[in-house]
Parts: sequence; structure tokens; C-alpha cells
Amino acid sequence: MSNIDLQLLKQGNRRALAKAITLVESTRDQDRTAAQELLQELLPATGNSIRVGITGIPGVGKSTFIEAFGLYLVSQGKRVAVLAVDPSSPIAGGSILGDKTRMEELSRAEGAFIRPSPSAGALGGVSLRTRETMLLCEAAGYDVILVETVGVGQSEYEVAAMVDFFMVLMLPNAGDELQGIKKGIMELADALVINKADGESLNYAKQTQRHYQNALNLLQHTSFWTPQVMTCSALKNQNIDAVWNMINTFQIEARANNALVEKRARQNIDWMKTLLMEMLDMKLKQHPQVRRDLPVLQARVKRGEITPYLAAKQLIDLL
Ligand SMILES: Nc1nc2c(ncn2[C@@H]2O[C@H](COP(=O)(O)OP(=O)(O)O)[C@@H](O)[C@H]2O)c(=O)[nH]1
Ligand SMILES: [Mg+2]
Repeated sequence: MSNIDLQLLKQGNRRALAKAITLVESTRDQDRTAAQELLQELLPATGNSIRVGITGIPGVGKSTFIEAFGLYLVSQGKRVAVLAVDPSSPIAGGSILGDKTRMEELSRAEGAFIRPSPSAGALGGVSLRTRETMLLCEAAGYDVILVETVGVGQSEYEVAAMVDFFMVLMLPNAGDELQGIKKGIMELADALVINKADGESLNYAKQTQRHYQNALNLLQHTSFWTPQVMTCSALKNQNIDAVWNMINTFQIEARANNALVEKRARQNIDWMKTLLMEMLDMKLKQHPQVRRDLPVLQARVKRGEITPYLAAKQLIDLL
């Protein structure tokens, strides 16, 4: 068992929370076991936040937005945790740490907690560690969890799969290609927020808003929520409150019609299946007999002596 004080953590003690996160991020076997015990124990105290994913290409203004948005929420009496999923970052690097200057005020705010991207670790990768950190923050009483990603590789999909509300920040005057929009991301977005809607860009922003509103109207929506297209200026602090009003409306409606519970349940089941497959893969790769037989069977498949099906079957039957 870990030496983390659950009572202190639940009271929102930062040191207890930071210690718990360090435990969750550790890849040592005994720490993994202790972390799971801790999370299992804290599970009833989780789930009370609204989980918001934020993505967008470098330079779109994610850090500036999170600083403005976070400070706004803190001024409304909310406690805000900012996490990052950035698979490209070296250990303890992360988009957030590099940008800490843009979140200087927020990082000093009493009601805010900022944590850079964890290193990939082994099983489950950055995604697992971020999900578990999110639960710890919820147990510590944070009302809003912001999960930022720069969208390298699969990270946008990973973030969309762990949050309640997924938001794409966009530029006021760029086509789809320049926005770096990956296939499928538009379908996942609960909101497109066109940032830098200030000064000379204001008109472009309005044009871009209409463009994406039309594009979104062509998509099929299966949930109660119709994705919104908004404009804001993180730098000038404009429309930041409107973004929160939108997310809060989503939250209230999603709770009222049970959509939030159902979405999270689906996400958890999917995640369990992903982990199961990863664990199976690991077990297979570590199995001594499989390791011996695999190259032999591969050679036989290559020479056409055995069907690929039978070779695979022989290996899986060893488990
Ligand atoms: N005009 C304007 N500039 C902005 C706005 N938000 C961010 N920027 C600027 O855009 C640049 C990139 O912002 P940053 O927050 O680092 O983007 P990130 O890479 O997505 O985190 C910085 O120079 C910001 O000052 C905005 O709303 N309006
Ligand atoms: Mg940034």
C-alpha cells in the first residue's frame, strides 16, 4: 500500500495529489499495484468534474486560451486542473511546461493545478497515465479538468476518448488543410472555437465561423448535442465566458438526460478492451514458449509448410 494520505488528497491537498500522480506515473511493478489500489479506493470520489479536451495546431493559441479560460473559471469559484497528452514530449517535457510562461498567472492561482504531460511509460501509454491523473484530480475536488493536446499522432483521438466535451481551437483565416484538421476530428468535435477573433482578423473569423457551421450541418449527429461553432479572443479575453456557458449548458443537459453517464460508461468499456488487447499482446510477447516457437513458425510459414492460421493457432494455444 502507498503512503498517500487519502483524507488529505480528498481535501484537495496539493502535495498529497502530486504524490499520488507521481505514483500513478511510475512504471515500477510495485508502484503500479499500489496505484491501482489507490485508484480503486478513490473511485467513488471521482466523476464529479466536467472533462474538457482541447486540441489545435501549434500557434492556434491553446496555452493562451487555457490561461484565460482557467483564470475565468477560477474567478467563478471553480477549481481547474490542466493536464496534457503530448506523446512527442520527452520525460517531464510536454507542451504545458514549455508554455508555462503563457500560463504564468494561472499556475500561481490558488484554484488551479497544472501538470505537464507524463512520459509514455509502458502499458497504456500517456493515455493511461492521463486518465488516472484525471481521476485523482476529481477525487481532490477539481470541478473542471482541461486536457490539452497538440494533436501529434493519435493523441487527438486519445483525448477525445477520455473527455466529456471535445473542443478544437482554430485559426480565423486558414483553410482546412492549414488548420491541420485530421480526418474524423470534425466528427468528434463538440465545438469548434475560432480563436484570435480580434483586430483585423475579426471579419475572417466570422467568415470561418460560417464556413464551419455549414460544414458541420452536413454531418450526422447522433447525440442530443449539436456541435457549436464559436469565435473568441484568448489574448483580448473576449467571449471566454461564452465558451464556458456553452460547456456548462452541455454539462447540465448531458447530466439531465443521462448522456454523460452513458458516454463515460462507453468510454470505460472501450478503454478496458484496449487495455485487454495490450495486455494480451504483452503476455504473448513475454511468454517463453511463444518466444521460442514464434521464429520457428514464422520460418515455416515463409517456406509454405504450414498455413498462417494454424501457426497463429499454435501460438495462441500456448497461453
Ligand atoms: N491576436 C491574437 N493572438 C493570440 C490569441 N491567442 C494567442 N495568440 C498568440 O498566438 C501565439 C501562439 O499562442 P500559444 O498560446 O502559444 O499557442 P499554442 O501553440 O496553441 O499553445 C502567441 O504569440 C499568442 O500571443 C488571440 O486570441 N488573438
Ligand atoms: Mg502551447
